[in-house]
Amino acid sequence: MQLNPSLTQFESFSLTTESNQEDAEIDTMPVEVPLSKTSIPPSTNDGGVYILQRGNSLASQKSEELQKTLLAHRHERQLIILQDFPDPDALSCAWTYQLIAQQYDIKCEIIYAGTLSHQENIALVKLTNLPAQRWTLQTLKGKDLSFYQGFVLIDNQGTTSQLLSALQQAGMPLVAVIDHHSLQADLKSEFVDVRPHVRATATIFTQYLQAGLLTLDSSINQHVKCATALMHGLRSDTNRLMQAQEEDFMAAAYLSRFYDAQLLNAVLEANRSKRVMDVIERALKNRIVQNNFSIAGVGYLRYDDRDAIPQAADFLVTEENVHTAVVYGIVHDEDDELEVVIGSLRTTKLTLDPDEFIKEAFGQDSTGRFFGGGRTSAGGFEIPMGFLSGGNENSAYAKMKWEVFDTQIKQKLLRLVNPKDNPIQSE
Ligand SMILES: [Mn+2]
Repeated sequence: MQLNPSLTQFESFSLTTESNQEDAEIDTMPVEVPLSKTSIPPSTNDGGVYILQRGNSLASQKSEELQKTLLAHRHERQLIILQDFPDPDALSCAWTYQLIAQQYDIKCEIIYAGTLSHQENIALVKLTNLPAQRWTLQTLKGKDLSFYQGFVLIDNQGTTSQLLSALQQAGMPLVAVIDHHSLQADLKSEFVDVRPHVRATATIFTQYLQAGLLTLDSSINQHVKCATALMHGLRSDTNRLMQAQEEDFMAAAYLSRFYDAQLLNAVLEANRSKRVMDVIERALKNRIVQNNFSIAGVGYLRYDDRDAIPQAADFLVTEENVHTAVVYGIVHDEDDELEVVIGSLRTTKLTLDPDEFIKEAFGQDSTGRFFGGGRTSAGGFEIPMGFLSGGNENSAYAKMKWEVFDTQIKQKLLRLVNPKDNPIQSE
């Protein structure tokens, strides 16, 4: 399996879900859906109330634009591409897009190439019957791509999906990019809504709902589940709303009318696996703390346990006097004998930009792609090991290889952490 040298995900997971029956049951609504609420002044007693408050003209403008795009693609089939390790924000927004697009007789499949490995994401997908499917590059090769008239990127800009290049090579048009990560590359897309100042893509999608792109109905089970998924996505990308800003709170307030608090609680109560606990233990043991940065290498991990890395970073950042945690390890994909260094950054320091920090620390590969990036308070990186992959049955070699990577990553991080020659201010 080829792993992308770029912006990595922040939460991830392990399980393949099948497209379920339930979503086939949703009523197919008429194709022409007026954007009824976009131009209503903020005095009505419906969902339009929130959206048109200050600063949201962009949200209504984008909602209108998206509607026009969907109208132009009626009766088509689209692929919704998520990052290889989709997080709740991505999963819930993809589902929302699918439900919105359904009204225009656009049939979407939600796909990701990696795994779901975070216990909460597995629970989310299972408990809501969220219709995401795992398609590896191999799966993609077995498909007739001419069946689809376009693809959509949600909560990512293609840099974290190994499927992107195959779709581009097949000449499939990019219909929409909807994301809140910093702009990664100049993508040729018909519709673009990239808002790095927004804390969650779920906020953007909730604004589309409020603008009337889909009228949520509490009596429709699937709507309730989707609203719950969005609430989970919004919460998880804002550190349980602690980093939420006004528009995220507005979105959460709107979702609160529809979501199922018990279902959300069930998702949040999913337990960590023993292997994840073991990785957190290693992170605790190996961490070094310098200048309020906590840095820990955790050695080798199985592909399915990849998500233990961001979870360990989440935990390390809770230590007193630590504002930023970076955890990394070598993730081994047994199927393809490929290895990649995967790392996650978490910060509570408002003035630290994870995107800038990671790009500065690790730079770019030979094709000019950054090894990672980020959004508010979180970031990640993936460094392919190429020729050095495998050979770990020789334990002395495996140990030496880990030490080299561990040392190199620490050097690169400490260069920024050390205030002496720190290009990124950490006062
Ligand atoms: Mn997100």
